[in-house]
Formats: sequence, structure tokens, C-alpha cells
Amino acid sequence: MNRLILDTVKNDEYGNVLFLFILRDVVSCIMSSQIAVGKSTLAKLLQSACPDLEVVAEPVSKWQNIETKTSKVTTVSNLLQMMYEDPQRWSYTFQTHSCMSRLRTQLQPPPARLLSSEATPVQVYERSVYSDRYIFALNMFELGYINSTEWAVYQDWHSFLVQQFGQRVELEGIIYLRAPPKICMQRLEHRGRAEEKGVKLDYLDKLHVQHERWLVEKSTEIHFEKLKNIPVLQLDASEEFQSDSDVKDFFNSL
Ligand code: D5M
Ligand code: MG
Repeated sequence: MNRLILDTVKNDEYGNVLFLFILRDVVSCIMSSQIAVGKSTLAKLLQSACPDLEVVAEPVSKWQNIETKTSKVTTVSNLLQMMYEDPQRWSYTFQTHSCMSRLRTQLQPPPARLLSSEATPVQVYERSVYSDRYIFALNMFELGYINSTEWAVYQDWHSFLVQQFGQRVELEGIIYLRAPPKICMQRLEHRGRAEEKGVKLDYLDKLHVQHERWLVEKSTEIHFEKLKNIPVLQLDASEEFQSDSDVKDFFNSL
């Protein structure tokens, strides 16, 4: 992926200075995994161990704080909570919002500090527009939370947007953090995110099956050519992460 980036940097002597960076070969990866598997733990490890790497967090707080403005009052709604409390009503809405927020995140240029690095810069995203579609949205459709009309509409605009943005949302690799759903359930209970209180093991089992179909068995129907042959690094996440060496080797191989 080649990116052209215009940036302004504040300079004491000359005021704002316009820089033109041509950034070649940014390696974009995603971490895809079950809920509460430990993405953020691995992300912190990677971030502190690799200066040429940027981890881009999932925009969860955006989903929890949607501002609704009327002429007199501003209210905040928590779409993550609404989706878990009433999936039949809110799943489709949630998928539109999560996909738009991930798209915005994936379209952001890398930070300036990555541009000055000698090595190939790497951006690692916590999930992507592809995990949205091939894990969560598909699962909601199979559970009947998204009906067949909503599913057809979703797939239509998802394919259109991904194709329109082309290389800007392409990935070079996927890191699959794999752990038994029971272990993820324990971690989910331990972290105690209020919206996830009602999540059952059965739901995590289903998400696990979706990951296995997409990333291991490769039986999920994929609609984007590059994604079909993308390298997948599988990491055993049943133990808490201690080291990042496997991941570094994977980046070097891309
Ligand atoms: O936590 C992220 C939370 O967000 C978790 O409750 C799953 C949920 N999530 C993320 N993306 C989606 C989509 N596309 N649909 C439904 N729910 C979603 P984490 O522990 O980081 O996985
Ligand atoms: Mg997380």
C-alpha cells in the first residue's frame, strides 16, 4: 500500500510548516478474535516492544456514546448496550455504525512518528470491516437478529464501500488470537464490562465457530479477492500473552 500524506507540523521559527510525505509499504494487519480474548493485552505488548508499529484500538467508546441532539437537549445513547439488550431491534443499526466507525479508523493516515522510521511501518487494527461482516453480522443473520432483507442491504453497501475504498482498506495479514470460548467467558466476566453482563457462553461458542470457518477451515464465502488468500497467523491465546516474538516474525514475513 502506498500512501500520500499531507501534514502540517508546528514549528517555532516558521509557524505551521507543510510537509509532504510519501509513505511506501505500510503493512496493515488486523487482530481478529473472540470477545475478551486478550487483544488489548497483546496490543500493549506489541506497542511497547516495536517502535515501528501502531496499534489502532477498536472504537468501542463511540458505540457507547451516541449523541442525539434536538433543539433543546442533547442525550447520549449506548448502542452497544441497546444491541445486547434487544438484538432483534438493534443489531442492524449496530452493524451500520460499527462498520462506519471502523471504516473511518482504517482510512486515517498513520501517525507522523511512523513515517520517520527506518523499518517498514506496521499498523495493527483491533478488528476491521471484514471481522464485522464475516464474524458478527453473519452471526446475527444466522441467529435471526438481522432479517434477510437487512442482510441483503448490509452486504450490498458493505461490498460497495470496500470496493470503492479499494487499497486504502486492504490488509496484508490477519492475526487470529485463538482460545476456547470457556476461557474467553472467564475473561469477559473478570473484566466486567457492564454492557456484556447478559452475554452467554452459547453466544461466544457461535462467534468461535465463525472464526474457525473464516480463518481456519476457510469455508466462509468471501467477496474480496485479496482477502481470500491473505496470510493468517494463528496464536494460541489460552494462556495470557507474555511475549510478542511470533508476531514480529510474522510481520517480517509479509
Ligand atoms: O470487545 C468489543 C465488544 O464489542 C464486544 O462486546 C464485542 C463487540 N463487538 C465488536 N464488533 C462488533 C460487531 N460488529 N457486532 C457486534 N458486536 C461487536 P473485545 O473484547 O475487544 O472484543
Ligand atoms: Mg477490546
